[in-house]
Amino acid sequence: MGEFRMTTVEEFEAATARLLETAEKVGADTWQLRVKQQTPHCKFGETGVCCRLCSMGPCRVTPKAPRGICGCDAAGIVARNYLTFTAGGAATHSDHGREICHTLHETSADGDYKVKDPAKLIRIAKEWGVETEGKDIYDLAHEMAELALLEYGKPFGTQRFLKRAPEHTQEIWAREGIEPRAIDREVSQSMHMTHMGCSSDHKALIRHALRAGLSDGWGGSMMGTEFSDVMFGTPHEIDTEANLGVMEVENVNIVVHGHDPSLSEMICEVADSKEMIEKAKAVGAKGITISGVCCTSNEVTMRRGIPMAGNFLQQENVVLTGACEAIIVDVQCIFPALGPLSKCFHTKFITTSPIAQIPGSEFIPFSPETAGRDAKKIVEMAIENFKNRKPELVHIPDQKQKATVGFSFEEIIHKLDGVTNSFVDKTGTTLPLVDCVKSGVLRGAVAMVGCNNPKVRPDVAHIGLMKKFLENDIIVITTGCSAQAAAKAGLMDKRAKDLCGAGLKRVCELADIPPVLHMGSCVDISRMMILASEIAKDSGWKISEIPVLGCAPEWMSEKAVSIGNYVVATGIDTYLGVEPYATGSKEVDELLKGGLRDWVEACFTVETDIDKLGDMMVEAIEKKREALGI
Ligand code: XCC
Ligand code: SF4
Repeated sequence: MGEFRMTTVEEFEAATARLLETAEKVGADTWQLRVKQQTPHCKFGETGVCCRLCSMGPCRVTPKAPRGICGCDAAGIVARNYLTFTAGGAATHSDHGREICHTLHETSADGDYKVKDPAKLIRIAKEWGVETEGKDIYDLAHEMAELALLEYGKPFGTQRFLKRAPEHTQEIWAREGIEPRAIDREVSQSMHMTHMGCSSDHKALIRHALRAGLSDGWGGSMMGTEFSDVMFGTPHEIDTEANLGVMEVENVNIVVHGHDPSLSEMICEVADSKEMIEKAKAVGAKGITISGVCCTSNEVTMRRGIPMAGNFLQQENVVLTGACEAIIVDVQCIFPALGPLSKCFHTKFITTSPIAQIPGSEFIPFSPETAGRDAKKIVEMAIENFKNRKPELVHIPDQKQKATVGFSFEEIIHKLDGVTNSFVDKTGTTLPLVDCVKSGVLRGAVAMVGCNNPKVRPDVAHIGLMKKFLENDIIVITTGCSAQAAAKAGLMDKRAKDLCGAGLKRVCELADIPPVLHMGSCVDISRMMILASEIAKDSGWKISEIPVLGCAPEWMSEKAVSIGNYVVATGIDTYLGVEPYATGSKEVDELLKGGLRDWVEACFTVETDIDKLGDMMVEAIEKKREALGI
């Protein structure tokens, strides 16, 4: 192994600057330019006091005009906006989960989709009280898929997975009236509550935002994660690489982007076939390289070790390399800018989902029933396109890092089993981890999640905060674009243990793990909820007492707000680096940043000074330790 060196954000930026030269040469528009055109942002929007929920408006609250035409005050308007924002995120994650359930329903022994982890399917079936004895695994898969789909619209009862939470947490949810019922109901009710002339009591609106968030994290997202594992395999430790340098100049480069693994899994499967590799060779390429952007990348990297080309704000960069034959997208976080941008290059921009139809793309509908055929057609298009490259525009930045990924909840337990050495049998539990925290070898953990956002210098917050935590013996678990920032920097290389304090370094050596653990895509934050729940059960602590914090320093999407709501509602204090459009009402702002603690034992902290944010978090972890007397 060569010597380990992190890649700095300055180096990322130099690589981007070089690609922006190409953009200028071909007259392409990029987000860096559009940010300038959009700044400064509208203050009414930014503080959440603009309401356009009926056509008497839009109304904007100012000191001189403290109420909208209907009489709604700032607190009501801000809270309604916050709830619709949350509902958007909950709907999005959960609909992704629904698609996965439909795919599960399509599995068959000889079809495109199979059950790769039957043990996990049987485990969940038993958890749900479904008879498994003597049942064909595919019959069971179809039965479970139907039950799962009913979680979206069942008339009575609450989400099945809530039972996974510690009793204390379940009691809080019941006491506060935020146990999520059918997922679609919580989303629909959000839209109902925010309709003109319904709720304007900010507390009622924020309370429902927690409930809608919980229907995502403990409902739709959790089903998305669990049933993806059933079909595509539960992630285990695997080596890969990250950053634009994973694209290979002599190969056909296919980039998958979006979120739903049903598409990307099939693309990977097909591109790996002898037939396709032969075809690639026939057009003069050496082979096919698949790499990913955003969460679909996280999905295929966790299960197949497919390299990560980059995160959210790098999606234009993959096209700007001039070496991308096709960027194939499914849903969410896809810049409409890819339409015009791809036209400046030979790149084929292929949309596949009726949910995400984008001008300037070629729409090739992809469905679970015809997945194999659809994927083949798409891969062939990419191969055919290799010969259309414009060599004078090709430049792939020579930047990549090694990463060890695949830390599902199951894999973390497996790793912990490896370090159990006490008399009491602790296998299959989180107790070795709890012991490390109790003894102080580990001070605590931070769950780093979320996007990039041009309001924060991209990746600086993710990487800077992670480094701070590692130095302070705080282990980092991560998902989404935050995970990709870590991987690009080199923090998922096992040798990054040298950046840690002595305690965490020792833990990394003993467990043979990198100090930053990739837990998957954003729906996989449900894995983090399970981990926190199991730690609480094993340790006897309440979730809110565990020295663990959530953090989304560069978040941007509605999904992120939905996540924030369920993480907080699960009892985990959450730190943000971007304001969630709520400062326009003192009442709402104070509720989110403090009052929620009376309801769910946790709340939000927002600090745009990232250094300060990190210090506050290290301090908060030490405070939690003190309170536990450890
Ligand atoms: Fe999207 Fe999930 Fe955010 Fe990345 S982290 S920008 S939501 S891809 Ni989810
Ligand atoms: Fe204005 Fe009320 Fe209509 Fe909103 S709902 S636009 S505040 S009148």
